[in-house]
Amino acid sequence: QTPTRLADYRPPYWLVDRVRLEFELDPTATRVTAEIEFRRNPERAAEGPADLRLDGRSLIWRGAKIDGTPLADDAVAIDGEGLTVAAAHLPGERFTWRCETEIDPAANTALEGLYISKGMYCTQCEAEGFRKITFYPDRPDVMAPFEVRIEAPEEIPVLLSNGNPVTGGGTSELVVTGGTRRRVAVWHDPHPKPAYLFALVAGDLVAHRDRFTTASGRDVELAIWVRPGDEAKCAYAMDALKRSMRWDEETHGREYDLDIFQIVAVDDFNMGAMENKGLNIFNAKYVLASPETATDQDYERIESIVAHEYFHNWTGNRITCRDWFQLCLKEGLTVYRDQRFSADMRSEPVQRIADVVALRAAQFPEDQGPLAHPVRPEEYVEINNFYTATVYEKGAEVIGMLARLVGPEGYRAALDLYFERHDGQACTIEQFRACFEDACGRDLTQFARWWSQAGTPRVTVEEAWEGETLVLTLAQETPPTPGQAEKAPLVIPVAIGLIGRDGAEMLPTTLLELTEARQSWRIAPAAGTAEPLPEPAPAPEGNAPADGPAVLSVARGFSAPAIFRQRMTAADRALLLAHDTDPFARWEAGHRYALDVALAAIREDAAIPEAWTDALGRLLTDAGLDPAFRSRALTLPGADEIAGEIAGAGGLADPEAIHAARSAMRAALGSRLAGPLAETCAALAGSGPYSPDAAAAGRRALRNRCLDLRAAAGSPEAAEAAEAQFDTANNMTDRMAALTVLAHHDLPGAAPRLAAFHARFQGDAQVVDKWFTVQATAPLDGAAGRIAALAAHPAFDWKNPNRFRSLIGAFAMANPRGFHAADGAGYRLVTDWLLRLDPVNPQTTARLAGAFESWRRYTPDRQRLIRAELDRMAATPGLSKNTREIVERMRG
Ligand code: HT7
Ligand code: ZN
Repeated sequence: QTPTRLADYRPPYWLVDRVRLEFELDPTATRVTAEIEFRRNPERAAEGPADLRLDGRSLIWRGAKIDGTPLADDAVAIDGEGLTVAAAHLPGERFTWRCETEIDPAANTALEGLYISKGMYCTQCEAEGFRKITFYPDRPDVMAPFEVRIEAPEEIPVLLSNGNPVTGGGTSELVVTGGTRRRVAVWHDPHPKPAYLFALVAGDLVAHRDRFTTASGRDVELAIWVRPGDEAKCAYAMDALKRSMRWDEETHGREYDLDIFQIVAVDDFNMGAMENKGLNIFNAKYVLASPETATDQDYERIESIVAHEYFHNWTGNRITCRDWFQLCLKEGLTVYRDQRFSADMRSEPVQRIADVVALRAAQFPEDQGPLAHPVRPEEYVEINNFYTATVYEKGAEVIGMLARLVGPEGYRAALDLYFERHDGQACTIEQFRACFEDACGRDLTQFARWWSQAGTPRVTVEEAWEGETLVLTLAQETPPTPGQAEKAPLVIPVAIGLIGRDGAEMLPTTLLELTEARQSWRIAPAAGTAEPLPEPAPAPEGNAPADGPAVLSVARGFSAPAIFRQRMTAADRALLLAHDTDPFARWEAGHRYALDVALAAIREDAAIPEAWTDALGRLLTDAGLDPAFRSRALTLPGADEIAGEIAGAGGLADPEAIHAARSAMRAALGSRLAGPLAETCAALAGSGPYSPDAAAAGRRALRNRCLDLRAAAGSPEAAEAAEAQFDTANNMTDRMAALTVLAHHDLPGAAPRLAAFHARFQGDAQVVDKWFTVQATAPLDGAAGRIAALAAHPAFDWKNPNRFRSLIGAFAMANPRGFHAADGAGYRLVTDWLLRLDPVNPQTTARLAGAFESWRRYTPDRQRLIRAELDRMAATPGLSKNTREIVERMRG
């Protein structure tokens, strides 16, 4: 497996001024004609004559012309990866290439290039799918305006591509040629774009339509295209789109730039959605919603993904990436923007907590395991394997740190400069960084290590009180990662505050910049100062913090994607949980407290302390607190996070012991807080019509959290309440929560309700996915056997990525007890299914193979079993390049 390296980047020899594509759609033999105007890149003109090298895969060659002259067969060399026309056969500095190819969309199960999903033609070109449509310089630094003509049989009325409609009025027109009735549409996208943003959709679709007037008064047509019958489920996505468009104008000064913006919902899709210029293509799961079929979480995801794809119009499309190593340039920035949007639409603190929980669940294990890589990787074998939590979520944290360091005005000035300086260009992280340096007058040389250095930094917090003054020392260290043994100090913004022992704030949020391996500050709360010391203080003896007049609240707002190690007594954690003025730090205090309780239960078989359940009881009954926040605070750390804590301290994790500790903690909360939990459930009981707004969703989240804790304590009333809630719910959130309680606690009410649920919703793909997932994630004995039985169900269409993920993916990623079963049955089942999916859909297989990434955290018996499965995959002949790269990196 030969890697592609950032260090080898060279600009293209040939640029493209214009592209004209013609499609004659046919399920097994689609004819593609590409007319491309090439021009020699002046940057490389001095190097003399250059061959024309075009990427192309799985294409049937039907001939080409250059400037109207047919190309002789011996003038073109076609190989498995593309074609080469020797410089001697090229007419000069400019020419028009016209090439005909044939493709087979029906046979395309990998869902890259042009494929068919439930009778609908659609494309996925990021990262390198366009080369499966026609021969082309398929690299993001080749940008061109596109015109696209689509011709199809009469029964395919909707023919869409990027840009504005030229003919066909936004659908198609009927033409009769030689007695044959055909549909035709022509689209023109005036904005130069790389091929990965190309899109084509064709099918029998219906539109949910609306309009938007931009800040400068331009009228934009909006359309969400779905299969007939789904049109009533588009209202929320449309509303989210309009709010996103307004938000980008108001917060970033970015207006939409075409006459029409379209979204299409597709059933078979490898990822969440794709930001193709003017024609976003979405996994149907992230578009379609109704109160009967979608949960609050689904609504929230739809809102954020619609926003994310829309925001790409500026951060990704108008300014794109020079090469795929710069992926975080568009993804990290766009995730940061969608997180800010969600915070503005909903609760800022709850959004921040959710983002950090997600980062710790997905990115921290990646950064601490065999798949660790920098936010901007330096080499890859298969670029599709680098659409990772590190590039996306850590990439967003890097932007967030920059914003914190330069302040809101600095951030806005830097982005304004970026848009002004680089509109229409394919850029690098260095160019983005220069905009911050130029707009804010700050040297970011050291900060830039966040993009190049992999691994999660550990920041150790040392506190020494001298009367009313705190000497605070922060020390940073990043453990080695594959290929990077040595790590240099990072610029780590650390937001701190002090809470007095009476619960009053003694120091408001103050931002420290940790730039050395070890650094100290003298903090005088009375004066409100934090003065850097010239030399770091020696490590204090003993466990001093409990002696001070105040408790240090550190990494407020999660000011950097690091692990902060702060020794603190349980009483001090409880104090911050009760009084911290920073909502994130308040939640974090409770989270750390719960982790300490879990670790003591696992390591020392310690009982669950009353002080912990009391502290959460006080929080539960604090009616002044946002219910969504209370629900988050009552959620225990996940099994994987606890495993990470154990491994981070040099131990090995036993999945059964972790499961037992978590169960004991939930049972303790459920029994000791039985009264307040039942009262909270009753007080929040739903009434009136469903609304997906954040406040209503927060109330449902808290009530359902309480119901689960009551059931964990084995309360018969909770079982009855769950049955009644399932039977009478007027929305999917409450129905699904009740079903999960029944199924995960193995209650007798589960089986009839699972059957009723399936019978009622079997026609709805998104709900059937939920039916599989609720069973796949049940932490019950013999889980692998249950999954095997479910895989034999007629509804288990395993070639559909959503369905595969709903059962096999959910089991591997969200049923730690079943996946890590001591007999290895979970590992074997997942491996069997990955090997079956790999030849059909390598991209989805490789992504799910990452379920094994943290295997070295576990006890030797589990490690042996996983190693055997990794070896089995590696030894499989014909394993895809995608899966092989992931498996080999995991094997180490
Ligand atoms: N930019 C997109 C990433 C992507 C993708 C989407 C769908 C299918 C395959 C894909 N490969 C890469 C999605 C995004 O980040 O917005
Ligand atoms: Zn994106």
